[in-house]
Amino acid sequence: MSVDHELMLRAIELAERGVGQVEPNPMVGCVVVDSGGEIVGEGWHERFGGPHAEINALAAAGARARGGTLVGTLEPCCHTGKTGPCTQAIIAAGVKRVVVGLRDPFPQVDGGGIAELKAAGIECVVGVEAARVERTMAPYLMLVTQGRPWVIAKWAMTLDGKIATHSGSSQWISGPGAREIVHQLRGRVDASVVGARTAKLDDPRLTARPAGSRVATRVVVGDIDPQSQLATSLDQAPLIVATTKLDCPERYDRVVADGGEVLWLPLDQLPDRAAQLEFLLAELGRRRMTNILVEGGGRLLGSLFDLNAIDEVHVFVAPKLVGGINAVSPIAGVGLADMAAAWRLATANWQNVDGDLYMSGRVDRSVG
Ligand code: AOF
Ligand code: ZN
Repeated sequence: MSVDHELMLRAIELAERGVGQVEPNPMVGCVVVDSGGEIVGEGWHERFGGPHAEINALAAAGARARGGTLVGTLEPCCHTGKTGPCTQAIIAAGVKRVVVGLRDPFPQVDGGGIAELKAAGIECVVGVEAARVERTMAPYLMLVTQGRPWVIAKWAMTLDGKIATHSGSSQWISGPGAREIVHQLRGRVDASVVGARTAKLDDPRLTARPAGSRVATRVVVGDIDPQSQLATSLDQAPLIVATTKLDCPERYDRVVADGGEVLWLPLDQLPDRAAQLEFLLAELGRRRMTNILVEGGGRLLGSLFDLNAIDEVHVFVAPKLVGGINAVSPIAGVGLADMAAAWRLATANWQNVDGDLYMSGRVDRSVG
């Protein structure tokens, strides 16, 4: 492996320290080496609104950056956002060579950073370890290029593939270790989403306990009971009720007075559930939500599946059997006709968590 590749892997490692802290910005890492190849500075984007990775790495390197190489996971920015342009700092530091993982599709950058560095006589190499960098930035890339958040689906099921019994009983399928992992996920995403049926049957709070690095907004797709735990815990986290039902909106007066939001999905312009969910995802994207965790039920996940809008899954399989043709599965919807077209996990991680099988990974929709 070349030195550039090794340094890029280190930059990726640094980038990942920003998880949950930097969104809706990308996680970015950076390493500066001097002309002799010695690492003289490391940095990463630590929190939203804070200095970019390059600025931190250059600050650590000081005068030793002169004549050296800067290796960064993302194309350095050339715009003035919350901080000044990284390109100018790189040029001012006297860096001779820049190695970039991925070009930044952000409209104000989009190749402009690399062009500016080249114009200043700096040698640029783009695309080193691009696939791995892309993985660390997938949620950011989804938001910037598709305008919707990265959708993480989570469910716990029995060995016979049920997320509840035929009567709707679902507590608890998995053990305490699994629930701990779910709370960690809730603590780093921008929204935790459930369908109306799940909200009714499970009466969840959807808060992260203990709290994580960000407070996820709870989103219910469909109507909720104003007496439910979700509607009566607005002091703990924001709530959006995304509903098409315009009848008796006053039943939400109390929820709205407590700070909850009712998001009316315009039913007359949106013919079906797929269109409603697309509208909702686009709206969450407009609010710069980068990651959302969808916790069921089967209908909501089924609709998202049919929309090609499940990007990552976290699944717990408990060694239990409940049977029942009317007991729901994690993903309903129409589904696929051809087994050869089944979605696979690109990288499946397997773990034993308190006797439950925990499998997680990103969905690769391009392979059968
Ligand atoms: C970099 N290095 O470490 C990051 C970059 O609002 P701002 O100023 O933080 O700018 C956000 C945009 O800057 C973001 O959308 C992306 O294009 C870029 N992020 N760029 O050179 C970094 N985090
Ligand atoms: Zn920057």
